[in-house]
Amino acid sequence: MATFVDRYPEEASVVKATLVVSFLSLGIGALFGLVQALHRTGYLRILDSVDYYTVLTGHGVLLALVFTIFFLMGLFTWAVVQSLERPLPDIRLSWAWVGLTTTGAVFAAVAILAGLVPSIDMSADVLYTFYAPLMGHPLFYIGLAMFIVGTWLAGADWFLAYRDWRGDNPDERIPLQTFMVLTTMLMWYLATLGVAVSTVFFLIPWSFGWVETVNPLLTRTLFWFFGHPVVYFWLMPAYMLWYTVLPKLAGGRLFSDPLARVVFVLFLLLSTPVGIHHQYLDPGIAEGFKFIAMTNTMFLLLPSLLTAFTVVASIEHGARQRGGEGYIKWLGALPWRDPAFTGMALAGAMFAAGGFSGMINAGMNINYLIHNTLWVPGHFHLTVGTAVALTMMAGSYWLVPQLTGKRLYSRPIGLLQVVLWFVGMVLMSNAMHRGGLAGIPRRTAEPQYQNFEFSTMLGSVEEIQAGIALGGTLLFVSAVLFLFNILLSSIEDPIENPVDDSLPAPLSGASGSPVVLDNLRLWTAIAVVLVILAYTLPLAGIVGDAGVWGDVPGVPVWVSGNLDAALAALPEVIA
Ligand code: HEM
Ligand SMILES: [Cu+2]
Repeated sequence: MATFVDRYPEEASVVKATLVVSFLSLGIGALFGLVQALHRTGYLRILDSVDYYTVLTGHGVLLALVFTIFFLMGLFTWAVVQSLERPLPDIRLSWAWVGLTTTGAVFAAVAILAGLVPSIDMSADVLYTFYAPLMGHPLFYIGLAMFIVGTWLAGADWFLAYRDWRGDNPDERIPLQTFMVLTTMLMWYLATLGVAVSTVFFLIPWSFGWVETVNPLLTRTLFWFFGHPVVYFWLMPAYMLWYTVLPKLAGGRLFSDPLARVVFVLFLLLSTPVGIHHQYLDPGIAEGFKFIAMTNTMFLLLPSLLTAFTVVASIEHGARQRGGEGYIKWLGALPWRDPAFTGMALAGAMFAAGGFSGMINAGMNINYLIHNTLWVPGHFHLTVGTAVALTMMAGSYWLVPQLTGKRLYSRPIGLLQVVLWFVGMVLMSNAMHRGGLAGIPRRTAEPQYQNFEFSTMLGSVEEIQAGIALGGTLLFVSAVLFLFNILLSSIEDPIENPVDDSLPAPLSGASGSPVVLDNLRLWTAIAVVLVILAYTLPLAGIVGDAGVWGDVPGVPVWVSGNLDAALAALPEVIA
């Protein structure tokens, strides 16, 4: 049987193009991660502390936005085409969104990286949470806007493919992978409204100087309107791989298709009306709204726990098919030598730990303990930095051969790579969590603890620093191994069957489940109502307090041309 690239050569090229951008970003982002880890722990300082924010912005944007979302666009294209069993409706549309998102990402990256070159009067050291009053170069926001519109077009491409399929199959259930893509994109359309309004109406005109002032709390709130659901945009590709590919790699079948649909519907409903949980410490939003956001957030545990149950049950089923027995002993029957399986399984285990630290973040009162400390990057390197990133890398070992028709260069190196990532992240993330509990801040180049006693609950500051530096180094080595393995795979000779790409049917299929699950209009309508309920009053309050355009002039970060303006603005911003 021919593999994906033989059946859909043009679509395979689209997917490969998005993966190239994704993996390039991973390489640069991982290098920046290493630089930060060594810099802020004092082990190796190759740049000025002044440039730390350039690197930190590059790391956050390239990894959290570019690496993950380009991978998503490739994976979703593959998923739609192979689950609908038909090519995309118009390949020119596909290349249009590849072009638009890539150009946008390049613009944003250029604006950031120019911050490292003193002779270029451009910078965007505004961090990946790019809200006011920090003001980046307009090119950065223009790039972001193009990137977002590009993702909208990608979604349109997948919806059009679905519409064509529906025309030919009026009575069938939506194939599971396509269902996952469509619900995720509906959530994304809703969520990106916030960031699109913020970027197009406020940040772009303001960075060009067409409007003088901005309302920082408004841009923060619009950012977090998008900033929480974006974490599910990162996570849903990982979920798709855990639900539809991991059971197969384990030697079994997905436990329940309807349960998977319920989970994706719940994420569509609940992802967006919770963003205010990132703003527990923002003045200007009433405590009651924060409390509602917290309650909604706790409901989100439900789909995550459903996932843990379904995925573990599917894996156990696979192990028993392979002869595994006992309560725990079946674990030994799993294909631990397969880097795709092991990487995804380790990523899932890390996600459980990330879920626990996430509950601390979500609690309104204990959040005050860890807010803006190293605990927070400790948390999200478990979730997006491992559950998502490691699943994407591991999934690539299975996916890329289908796109190239070439076998994976080395399975042992792949296995070493995923284990190294796991070990590196255990070290780095554990140290970050403990550092945060001790009050060590995040986003600081110079958190220095020499020459005075600083007591931590567990371990010492030196040991925490060492954990971050060593863990970060292992992670970087792991990323390099991954990229080399994929690169060397791409110059292998094509072979007949590079990988077993069949996906077995679920144990419990969609046919017996309620048809209402596939009613995307209904779920979208409920999601919109929930967002209106959660956001109308807080936004009205924010606009009522300081107006739509606000009264803060902003702090340009591209210093040379704007130094005087920045200095002049500073007292006003602080006041
Ligand atoms: C080579 C692997 C990695 C290393 C060594 C690394 C290291 C670090 C360190 C030390 C920080 C904290 C900097 C500070 O607060 O001062 C950080 C922040 C961050 N990392 Fe990573 N990281 C890695 C991979 C990833 C991945 C795979 C992702 C996401 C997919 C990611 C996303 C982020 C984000 C979003 C931040 C926060 C940036 C900000 O505060 O604005 N990192 N990383
Ligand atoms: Cu959140």
